[in-house]
Amino acid sequence: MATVNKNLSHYDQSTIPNAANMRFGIVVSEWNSEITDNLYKGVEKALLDNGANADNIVRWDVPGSFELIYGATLMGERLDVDAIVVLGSIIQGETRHFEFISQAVAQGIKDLNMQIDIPIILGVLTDDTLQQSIDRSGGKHGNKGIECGIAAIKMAHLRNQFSDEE
Ligand code: DLZ
Repeated sequence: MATVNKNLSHYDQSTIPNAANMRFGIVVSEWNSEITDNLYKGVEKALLDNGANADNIVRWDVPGSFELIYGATLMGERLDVDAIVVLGSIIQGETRHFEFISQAVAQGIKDLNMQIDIPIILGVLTDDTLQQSIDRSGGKHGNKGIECGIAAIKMAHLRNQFSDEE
């Protein structure tokens, strides 16, 4: 479903596991920070609204979306977290950077999900215009950060169901 037909902030809270005992890491790109800061607020709100403790949410900033891959890798190695969310905003410019960075980040985060035992949630907006990014970071289409926060709780819950058995 296209995001124009779906509000990114809407979810059924009765279906979300309680996040009280979960730890989260969030890696945030500084490029287009007016967008990524709002994405961060969305993730944080989703986590706190579902029981997470503010002390169990760690934020790291990196220069651009390309650096989200290294940031998430290092975070997975150094921090004891149940899920990681990476947040970026890549906006179409006049060069082919858009395609290179978007594809590299998606591939890099996909690869990382297969390499480490911590779910990594991809919260990178790839838009043609700044207005589209505004619309999806707390504007008329909701906040992709909330969608990612909920995905992080669900994936942490899934992971913890199996780690409890060890
Ligand atoms: C270089 C660049 C460009 C042109 N556009 C964006 C963008 O729209 N969003 C983003 O997050 N980062 C951009 N960057 C920076 C790269 O992600 C990266 O930080 C640099 O290429 C240095 O590795």
